[in-house]
Amino acid sequence: MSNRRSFLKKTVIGSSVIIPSLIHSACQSDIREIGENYKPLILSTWEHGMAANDKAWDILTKTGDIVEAVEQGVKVTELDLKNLSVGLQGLPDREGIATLDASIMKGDGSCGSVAFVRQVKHPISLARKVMEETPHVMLAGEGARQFALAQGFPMEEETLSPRAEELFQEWKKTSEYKPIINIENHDTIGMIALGADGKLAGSCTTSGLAYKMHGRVGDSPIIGAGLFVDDEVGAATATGLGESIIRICGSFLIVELMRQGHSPQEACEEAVRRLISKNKDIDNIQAGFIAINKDGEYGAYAVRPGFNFARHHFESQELVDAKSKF
Ligand code: SD4
Repeated sequence: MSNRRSFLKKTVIGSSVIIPSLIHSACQSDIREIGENYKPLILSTWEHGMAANDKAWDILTKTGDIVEAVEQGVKVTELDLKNLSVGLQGLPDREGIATLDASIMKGDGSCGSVAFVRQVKHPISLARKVMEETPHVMLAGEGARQFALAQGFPMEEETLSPRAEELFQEWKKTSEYKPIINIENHDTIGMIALGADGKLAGSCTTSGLAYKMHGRVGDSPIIGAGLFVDDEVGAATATGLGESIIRICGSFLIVELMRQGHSPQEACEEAVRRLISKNKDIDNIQAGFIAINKDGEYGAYAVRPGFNFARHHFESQELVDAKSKF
């Protein structure tokens, strides 16, 4: 009992943000000793993951509905006007059109995704509809848009956000494609969550690389590349140059490495090593991974510095800098 008290004290003092109601419920039933792993646990890529995690955490802890949590969580980012890599306000392709990719997956193998979809404000919700309402896993392009219409999704005007329009006009002066590491091209949100019941789910949504070729699809909607979840093992998601991640089936690779006994951190590091070995022009590539195993251990690793992720558990909500290879 005294151990538990001292842990609670450390929790209160050591946390960046405290949620009183959660501490209260922790007092009643759910205290973990120092060193024990965390359930529930939510990780999301980049700083915008903080707000997304807040939403997901609220849903997960109130309802226990992990799929709803990972969907609603990343919807916050899809609406964030400051984010130029997620949602319709994101930077467009070379033709000046915003096209979106998204995926969602449960630990029982259910999954859905949409790729190269236009005019849909919440591609993550469309991906969920693919998972729940169709016999398919992935819908792309006009077919995905038609499915959205049939499901009653409103169609948005195809006008760029003022900031995206400004940057696009600037880019058109040279029309040179040079990815800028950690800046405009790398802000996808990938979220992975572990519920108190040990079930896992994940979501990933992006407008993809800025000024990509029309029709280009990245890793985010590809199950196994941008996202993979297995209740028997854990979950992983990716951000960064999608082509480099697809080449190594990054998220699937991490889950399989964890299945073989590696910790989430070791698995993320091995995936980055593999990515570096399979991609030329590594000087111009950034990619990062986050992973959780079913015991509530987690890890993160990137090719180069600058990648961070948001971590929520019952004791605190933090933005954490990931380690990197270079
Ligand atoms: C893509 N992986 O389409 C995405 C981009 C990204 O953070 O992650 N940005 O390649």
